[in-house]
Amino acid sequence: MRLKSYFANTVESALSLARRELGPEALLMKSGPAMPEARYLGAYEVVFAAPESAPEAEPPAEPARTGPGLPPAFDKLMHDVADLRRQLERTTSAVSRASHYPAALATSNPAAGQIITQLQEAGVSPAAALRIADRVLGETQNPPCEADEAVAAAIPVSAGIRTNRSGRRVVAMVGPPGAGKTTMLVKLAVTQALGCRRPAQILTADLYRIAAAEQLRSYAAILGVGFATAETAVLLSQQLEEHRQKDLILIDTAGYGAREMDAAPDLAEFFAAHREIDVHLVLSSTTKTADLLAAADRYAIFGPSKLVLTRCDETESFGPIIDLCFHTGLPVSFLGTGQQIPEDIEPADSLQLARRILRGKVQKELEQGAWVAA
Ligand SMILES: Nc1nc2c(ncn2[C@@H]2O[C@H](COP(=O)(O)OP(=O)(O)OP(=O)(O)O)[C@@H](O)[C@H]2O)c(=O)[nH]1
Ligand SMILES: [Mg+2]
Repeated sequence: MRLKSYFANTVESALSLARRELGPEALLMKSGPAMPEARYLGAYEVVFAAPESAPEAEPPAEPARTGPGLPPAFDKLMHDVADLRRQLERTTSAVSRASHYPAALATSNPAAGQIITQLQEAGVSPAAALRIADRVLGETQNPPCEADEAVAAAIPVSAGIRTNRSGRRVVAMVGPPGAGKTTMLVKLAVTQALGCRRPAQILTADLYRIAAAEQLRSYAAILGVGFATAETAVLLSQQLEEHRQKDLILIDTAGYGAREMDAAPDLAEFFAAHREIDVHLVLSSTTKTADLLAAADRYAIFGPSKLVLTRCDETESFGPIIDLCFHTGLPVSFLGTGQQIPEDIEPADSLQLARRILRGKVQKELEQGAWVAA
């Protein structure tokens, strides 16, 4: 017997999917809400046990104990009990295999085993590792692909700032406190504005931290770029209008902590009303997976279209990026690779990231300067 999981947004669709593929003989082992790390595959999971090719041979039924004085109904009862016991044994072994499915796959297929181990060591969740291993084995893709390519395919990238319909680029940085929004914004101001010698404007909606706004004003002055503060969504709209002739507008925002999201809806409405703004969600790659996904959910109200990952210089395990991409469906735009402005910024590259995830030697490479060279 082999176990197979089917995911869908309702139990009924998951069941019909499984029945279509496995036929009516397959045995339903488990159904219910999918584990959090597998939710991107569907809200519900059903696990079926199906014969490998031919149905498994049934062990001979235990001979019914008959004897003088026992009524015929007792024979039947004994048969039923033996049947039930066999069914229970099958279920127990199948359920235990289901909970160790990645490990079971790894044991049965060394190629899958190697990639699953590498991915899990890099911090990728078992569900995401399994999904990638499936691609390497050709289960969800025909023909199968190399491990690097399978991992790269899990990390969509969109390196750059979107040019909107009026030919301008308006970008905003949103994200948790201290994620690196302001630093990334200045790196972008230098690389994108100075590089093209076009008129640019920095706007900040973050007036919680006066010192940070003043620092941003100084950077703008050094770069010869306009600077203005806009404390409210109304003021931001006015500033956007006032600087509509500028080619590049960079908007910095405050970091809202998990308990400060009450203050966020105004800004969220502003972004919803200004679809021309390319909103980048800035997250630190040193954050653990569950917190990354929770932050991504919290910041979804701003409608980000890209992910920026900072502190890539401070981690050796890039695996959580894969879970983040699966979870949000968003591409990665830029990577922050250190504190230096403007040097420590990289446009995201799927294959490079995939190789670093699989090699798991990011820190050593960085120390040797390979990050820039690769
Ligand atoms: N090592 C490293 N440090 C970084 C990186 N990006 C930002 N930092 C540092 O992280 C700290 C916080 O960066 P900020 O840019 O102020 O973060 P922020 O998201 O604007 O913070 P708030 O405005 O307070 O929400 C600063 O000390 C930065 O130098 C990075 O890629 N690598
Ligand atoms: Mg800031």
